[in-house]
Amino acid sequence: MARLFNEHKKQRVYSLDGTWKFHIDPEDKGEAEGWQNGIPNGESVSVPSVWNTDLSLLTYEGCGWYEKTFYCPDEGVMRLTFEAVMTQADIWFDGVRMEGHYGGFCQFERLVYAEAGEHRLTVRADNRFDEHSIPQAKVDWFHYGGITRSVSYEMLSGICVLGEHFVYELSNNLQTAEGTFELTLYNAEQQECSSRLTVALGDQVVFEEAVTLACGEERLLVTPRFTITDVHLWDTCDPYLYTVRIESDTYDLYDRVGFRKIEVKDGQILLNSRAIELRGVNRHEEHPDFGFAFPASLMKRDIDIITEMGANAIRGSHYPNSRCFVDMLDERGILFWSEIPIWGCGFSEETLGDALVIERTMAMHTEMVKYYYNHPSIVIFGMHNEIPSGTQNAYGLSRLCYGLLKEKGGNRLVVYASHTPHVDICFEFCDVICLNLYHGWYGGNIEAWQGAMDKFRARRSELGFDQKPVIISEFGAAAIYGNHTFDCVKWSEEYQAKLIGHCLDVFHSDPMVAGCFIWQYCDIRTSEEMGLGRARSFNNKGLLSEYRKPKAAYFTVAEKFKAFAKEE
Ligand code: ADA
Repeated sequence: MARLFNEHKKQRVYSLDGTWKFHIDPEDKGEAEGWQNGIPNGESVSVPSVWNTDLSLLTYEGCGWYEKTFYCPDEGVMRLTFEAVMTQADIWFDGVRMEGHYGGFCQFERLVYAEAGEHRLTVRADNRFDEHSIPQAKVDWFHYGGITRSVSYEMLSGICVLGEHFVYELSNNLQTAEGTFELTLYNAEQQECSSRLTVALGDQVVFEEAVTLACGEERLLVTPRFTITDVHLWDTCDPYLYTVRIESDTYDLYDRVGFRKIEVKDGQILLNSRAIELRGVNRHEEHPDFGFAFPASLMKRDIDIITEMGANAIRGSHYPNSRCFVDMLDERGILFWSEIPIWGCGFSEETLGDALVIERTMAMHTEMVKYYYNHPSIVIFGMHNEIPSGTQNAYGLSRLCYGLLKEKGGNRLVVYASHTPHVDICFEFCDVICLNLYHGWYGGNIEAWQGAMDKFRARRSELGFDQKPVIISEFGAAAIYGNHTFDCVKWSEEYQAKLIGHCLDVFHSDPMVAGCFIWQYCDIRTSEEMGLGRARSFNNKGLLSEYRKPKAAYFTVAEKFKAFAKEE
């Protein structure tokens, strides 16, 4: 399900989704007992999925072994693609261990030489937490486990393209662009290999040359800069996409890119030189019946519901979303904030200074850039959420993340979400100040909002950041679906609608605020053990229930967002 379009024409991709053998391994004894050579008495499960949809494994945390046997028609280098495995993946091919992968929400690939014939792929998915985990165990979403996104393979031959970024810069009038392609080439032959390599952007061939790679060589090739005239911009009202074709004698790769410019100027966010207000929601890619193995049909439905509400932006809280979902946003002209799962209070100052945590943070950002670079809809990269940003370790980590994402992340705003704005010492490492504030829910009252905004305005000035716009990246209130009251008390749909409606008016009329993301799109499952005391064991701050039934607040937001959009 990786993409919304065919990435290849002549190259065949074999899906490994479907039935796999599965066995839990609570004592983590599988490897010692040789399960990589065959899982004993495994049951049949469907991949992708989360094991928690099985009633007997509802709250299981530990190792789960998956095994798939399949027939490979050709001999050669096989490229296995795993779109997401929660959280540590250990992999064996015909019983031989391959390099593992850490991090539950990003794609990774592995190369292996395979004979034609029957093969066994074994994956041990481990969703346990320890002091080096990202996220930490204390997190406001459910601890799902399993192979949550698709698995596939392709057989490589000749000169192949393992990855590609389109790097461009638009002229000031946005009518022309200078660009290059950064291609990761690989020679899958057992000897030196030459091929003609063609790169086309839309109808224009922008590179054509013979390349020669040694046996097994992987090489980064940066094409000479070229110019695109009469650029058709990608925008929210006209999300125009160019097709990319990269082709060697034996391999082809297709992608889609868009030209757009996002920047901060005079305290505003500009998209294609036009001031834009972000009208957004926070959305988890989660559903109680599917967990994180979220079906594409529901992705489309979520986007329909969100756009019907007049929103133009989504924050993928709190981890990289499926690429298929981001493809849909590219097509629909919706602005997206993508981040990694460094979430909140689980990260103490000490944890933020842990060498392995820092290494994993940087690896997750590097992967996010690698796989999501070309998506025009991603206008924001998020570094972390609600860490103790008044501490030196948070400062050090923010500096590292900001440096990496600004250098490698393309034309994007780099931000983080702060919940301690008055002691935060990291604001120099963001293009836009993003605040998670819950006045009227966790403390204070609805009327406190205006004062809170004025207080932060003064602090922003004191720090000398008047030119940095502010986004309210989270705000909201819980409402139990169907709970109506005359007196508008907390937990009722009326209270939630009133609070969010009030906030939207306050933000919209405040020149400091460039947008907001309501917490949250729909109710999500969380876990009692995390000690957050959530009613029903759900985070109930959704504008819709977990089954996507609208609460009163959904209609309040729709009315306001649509009215704001008309003013543009
Ligand atoms: C935080 C956090 C969200 C959610 C929210 C809440 O701001 O970033 O993930 O937990 O609080 O509902 O309290």
